Amino acid sequence: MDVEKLEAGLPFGVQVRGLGPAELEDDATVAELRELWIRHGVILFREVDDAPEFQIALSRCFGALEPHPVQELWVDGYPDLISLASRPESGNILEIEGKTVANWIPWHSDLSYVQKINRGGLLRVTQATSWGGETCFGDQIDAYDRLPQRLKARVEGLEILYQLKILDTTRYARRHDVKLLRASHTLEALRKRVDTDFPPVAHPAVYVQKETGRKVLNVSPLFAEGIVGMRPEEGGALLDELVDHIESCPAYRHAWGESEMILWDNWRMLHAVTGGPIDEVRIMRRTTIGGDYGYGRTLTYADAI
Ligand SMILES: O=C(O)CCC(=O)C(=O)O
Ligand SMILES: [Fe+2]
Repeated sequence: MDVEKLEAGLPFGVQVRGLGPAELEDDATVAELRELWIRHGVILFREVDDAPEFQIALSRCFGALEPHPVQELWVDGYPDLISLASRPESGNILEIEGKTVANWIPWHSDLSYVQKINRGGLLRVTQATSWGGETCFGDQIDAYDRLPQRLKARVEGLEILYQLKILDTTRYARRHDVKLLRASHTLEALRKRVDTDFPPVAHPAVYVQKETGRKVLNVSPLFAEGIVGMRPEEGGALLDELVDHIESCPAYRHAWGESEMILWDNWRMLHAVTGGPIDEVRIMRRTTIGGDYGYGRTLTYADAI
């Protein structure tokens, strides 16, 4: 196994080559991979076997897999995989600051809108587009370290309120001039359930990574609607400052090639997807590595901001 930095100058991420099914049987290799994942936040695996079986076996090295709560994404025959597909006839079409694109997803960590946030994900492409559709990663340990002292003091002990919403009705979309021109079939199916099946939740704005003692700025911009216990204007203004800060931090952009998979620590890293062509198909497949960091709590719809 050959390990290198993901990109010169970035405070996170490694890339690994030379990993096949046989290496996954070796306990020392698996222990080293887990250590790299926690220490560096993201692992880009290059030159790997493209089979779904390998994606699932590699994912299992990092923990038990769990079914994704959004059933609309499940892959037939592979309960451990979800499919994130965008097609000309059925994907999201968005207007972002005046430009029409498909695929775009803003900075988020997965499942911040439920109480139990999954530990990680392992993602690969099965069909890429001719431009755009890059998956980006940002580090919330680095983001915490870069916070001005004034904001570090302000966020300590606060909780962020999250709620699953259809993209264009989120606080994030309203603030960033995002219009949903057409919602995907998946989003349309989800629209019927957002007011009954996904009450708001609270997560601490800062928590400590257990394995290393480093502080994580636990703010996921996409579904963050406010600060628990603060008036909407005050909480919203603080959230905006935090999101602006996050968006100014160093990030990695990955243009997808063949035989690659990316693993991230979802309790630490944010990810995002850049917009792409509306007339091309893009398909990604991901596993959900389970777990519970233990700091989330479920609120009621009456607590919504
Ligand atoms: O489509 C992508 O590149 C990533 C999508 C995403 O947010 C995820 O897999 O959790
Ligand atoms: Fe995601």
